[in-house]
Parts: sequence; structure tokens; C-alpha cells
Amino acid sequence: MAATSGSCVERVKGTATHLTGKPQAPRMNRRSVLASGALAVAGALSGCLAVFNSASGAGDDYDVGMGDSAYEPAEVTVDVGDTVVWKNTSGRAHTVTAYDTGVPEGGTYFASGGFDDEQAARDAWTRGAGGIVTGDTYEHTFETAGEYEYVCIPHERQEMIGTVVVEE
Ligand SMILES: [Cu+2]
Repeated sequence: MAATSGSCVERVKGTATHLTGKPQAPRMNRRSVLASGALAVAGALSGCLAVFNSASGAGDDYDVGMGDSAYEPAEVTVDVGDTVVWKNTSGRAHTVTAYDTGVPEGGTYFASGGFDDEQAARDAWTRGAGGIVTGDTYEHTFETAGEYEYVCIPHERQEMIGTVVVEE
């Protein structure tokens, strides 16, 4: 099994280098990250599965990238219970801040930094809190169906706005 695992890691690295032209850390399967109780051996196995998933894009370690002034993609569609992972793929700090009016009835407010509402997130940003720095991730699990709208506070004027559509 050790030999098989090793070759999986090699393939992950090879793919990442080929696609981006620069070395990257081996991709992690985020489900293995979320399952904190998982045994180490299970993590190794899911790492192998991620090789095959990444061929279709499904095994990426994030769902929404954050470019200089845009969420990429700006809209994603997921199912109830899914976790969306944002990753700052740019060189500047961003936020993921739900609009108070952008959360459907019964939905949970979300914002990087863990704030309870939009105003708290905006106030915090003026103090430099709640940002997602280069390479960092933020994630939220959507338990209620509907359409969620969110914004990057520092790049609102550049219309850095995103939507998560959560289906039943
Ligand atoms: Cu931004």
C-alpha cells in the first residue's frame, strides 16, 4: 500500500506543476480535512482518490478562488449540507461577507472573521479584521436552500460580489 500511496502523491504533484508552471503543495481532499476524526490511513486513501477527482476538477481544495477583484467563479450552485470553500488565490486581502439582505429566510449569516451581521463585519474591516490573506481559505456550510449574496468589503466598488445558490 505504501508504494501505491507514494505514486499517488507523485501524480498529484506532477499534475499541479504541469497546470500552473510552478510547484504547489499537494492538494488536500477537503472532506478528509473536515472529517477530523478520520484515521491517518483514511486520509492517505482519500489523497489517492483526490488524484482521480482532480482530473474533473471536483477534487480541488477550494470551490471559489479570489482573484485581484473578483470571485472565481462569481456564482456556484451547491446542495443543502454542502460546504463551500473560498481560497484567496491573489496577492491582496479579501473578505467573504454576506449581505444582511442576501441571506434567505431561515438561512445562517456568514462572514469571514465569524461576524454575526454585515455591520459587524464592516466595522471590523475598518480595524483590519476579518480579511482572508493570500493563500488562506474560508469555508461555510449551507444548511438552508436559497440564494445567498456576499461581497468583498475592500473591493465592493469593483463589484467583487458573489452568489451561492443552495438547492434542496
Ligand atoms: Cu476583494
